[in-house]
Amino acid sequence: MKKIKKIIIGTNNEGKYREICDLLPSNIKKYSPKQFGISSPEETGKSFKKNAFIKAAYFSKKTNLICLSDDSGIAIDLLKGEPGIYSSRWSGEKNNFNLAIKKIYKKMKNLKKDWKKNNAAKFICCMVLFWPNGKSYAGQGIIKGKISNKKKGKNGFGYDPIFIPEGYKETFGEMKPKLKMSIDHRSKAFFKIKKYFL
Ligand code: ITT
Repeated sequence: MKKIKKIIIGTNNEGKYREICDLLPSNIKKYSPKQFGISSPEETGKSFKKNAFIKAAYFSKKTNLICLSDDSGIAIDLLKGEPGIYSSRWSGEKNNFNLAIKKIYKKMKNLKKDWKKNNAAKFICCMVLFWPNGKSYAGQGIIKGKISNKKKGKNGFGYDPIFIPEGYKETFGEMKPKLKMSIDHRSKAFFKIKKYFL
């Protein structure tokens, strides 16, 4: 199999971009949509896989490069899997995650008095590789955990300050980035596609 030597990382989310860069081998040439001045396409799919595919195909076609894209989100059991594929949209036009996190706590509290005991959640990530010739390959990763009683930690991005992974006591926001990246949904998705790089 021909190993990939250069790639566009099809995301306009800086937190994700950073983490995907760190997962990829250092000797691969990495491009961002920003460098080409391309904004993200509308995510019209109903699944992580479909939306990751939409993004990967879009950026690959625009640049004629192989694209690796990521569609991800947090799914909360008590909220029947919400916000799920709408995780980004819950933060509004300005990507305000204080707002999105407030919305989560408000919904959980409204649904159950003892929401703190019904706090199971998971992060899901689907990565899609798309080649300019139309070939594609997908891999998904999930990490189970729970919603913290309150927001904690300044590391990471998005919902990291409220997610405690199974087997740990601290939130992703409190964890050292290296540790988060060695156990999270993104690294598990990457594991399934890494044969194209390593
Ligand atoms: P692109 O579409 O350009 O990649 P986006 O932010 O819109 O950027 P998604 O549609 O995949 O990306 O939305 C994923 C959302 O889930 C996003 O708002 C993230 O903040 C959140 N999320 C995903 N992975 C996360 C992680 O590891 N830690 C914290 N939040 C995460």
